[in-house]
Amino acid sequence: MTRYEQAKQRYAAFGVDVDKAIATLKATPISLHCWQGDDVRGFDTDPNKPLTGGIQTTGNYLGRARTPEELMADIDMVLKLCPGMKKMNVHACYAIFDDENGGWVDRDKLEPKHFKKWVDFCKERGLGCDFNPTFFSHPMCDPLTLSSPDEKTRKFWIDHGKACIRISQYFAEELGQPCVMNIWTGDGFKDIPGDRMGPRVRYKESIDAILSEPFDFNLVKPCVESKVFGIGVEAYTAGSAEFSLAYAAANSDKCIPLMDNGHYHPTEVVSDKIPALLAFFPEIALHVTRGVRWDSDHVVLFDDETKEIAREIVRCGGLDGRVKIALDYFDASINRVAAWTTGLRNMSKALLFALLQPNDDLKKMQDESDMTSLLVIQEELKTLPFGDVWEYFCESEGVPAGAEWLDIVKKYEADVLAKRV
Ligand code: RNT
Ligand code: ZN
Repeated sequence: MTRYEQAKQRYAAFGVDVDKAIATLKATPISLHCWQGDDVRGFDTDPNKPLTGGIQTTGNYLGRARTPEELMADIDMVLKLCPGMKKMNVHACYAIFDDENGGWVDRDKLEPKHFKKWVDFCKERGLGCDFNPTFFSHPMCDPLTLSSPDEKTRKFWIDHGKACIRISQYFAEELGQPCVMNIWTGDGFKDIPGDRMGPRVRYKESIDAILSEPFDFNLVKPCVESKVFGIGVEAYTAGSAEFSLAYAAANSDKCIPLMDNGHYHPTEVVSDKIPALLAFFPEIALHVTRGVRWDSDHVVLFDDETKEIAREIVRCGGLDGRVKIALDYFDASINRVAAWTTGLRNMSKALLFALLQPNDDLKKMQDESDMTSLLVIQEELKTLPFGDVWEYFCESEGVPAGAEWLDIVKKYEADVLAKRV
């Protein structure tokens, strides 16, 4: 008997159908953020400018992608090393300008044609694509964007948002999959504001204006992402949790909430917020990341909270399309392809782990107030031969099962990344 067959028997003893879990996982898309490959720089402005909007990439590891071709080659490497169904996630600052499409335009003038190469990339690989307006790292941040008191600034960014709605619709139509379009700004203040409401009211009106652009809500899923703080915006953010959630609730015919688990106070957990939101919203979106003290964007690990997030997604029926899963982190201090791959593999692992729980039985124990069994069984499940199932899943997907993928990345680093100087 193979190790996989043995593992199947061990799980079957708990009433878990491993083959079914794997089949479900294979049909679950995870959206891969293009911005891990070049430290969130993009192609539309000076790549050496500082990042703004309260986000930062620290580190200067060799091999940052400098062109669309390099970025796409690196993404291909990640795709080759990760099992399961993927989707791309592209930021507007990754527009690709060339002679054929008329060259550079500013963000308020972006058109679908500036993303044709991304559409081609996704089509060739059978991927869907999500999209994000880029409201940071640009001279028109004053430093505020959608919440700025300056009408000219606000108009520029509203026009950018509207352009992004049209581009999202283009992605969805071309690729035959809905496009999640995430609105996040780093608007906020380093120190105590004199007016907390003004920026929020303007932010609200600006999002209203963006979403007045016509789109098909079955194809384009605009979301609003909240954040509690940012680097340089420690005291106040316009898009706080209450603001974003209330916005999504009040506009549920055209907007869904997005939770990034690096964007809450350290003792708050997004795993617990998932069922709370799903009690009200038909669909929600997630940025899976790892917060470490004041930074919200470390590489995703196979840690307790990632597993708990996955368990709630699975238990709440989120894999039927109700929960849109995306990754969001950026680390420039280690090999970027390895960072990307680690996080994507870990998200898949967490979902597999969650799918291998006897969720109906656990629910029954709770409903029958048998908390003793609930505790004991959950603890026993932790040491079942999960690794054997994971390795089988990787092999069945034709990707490396274990740490040997690191050798492939090291070779890629020596052959390709180290030559980018
Ligand atoms: C920042 C937000 C946001 C960004 C991306 C690049 O804290 O999480 O989602 O990471 O838009
Ligand atoms: Zn995020």
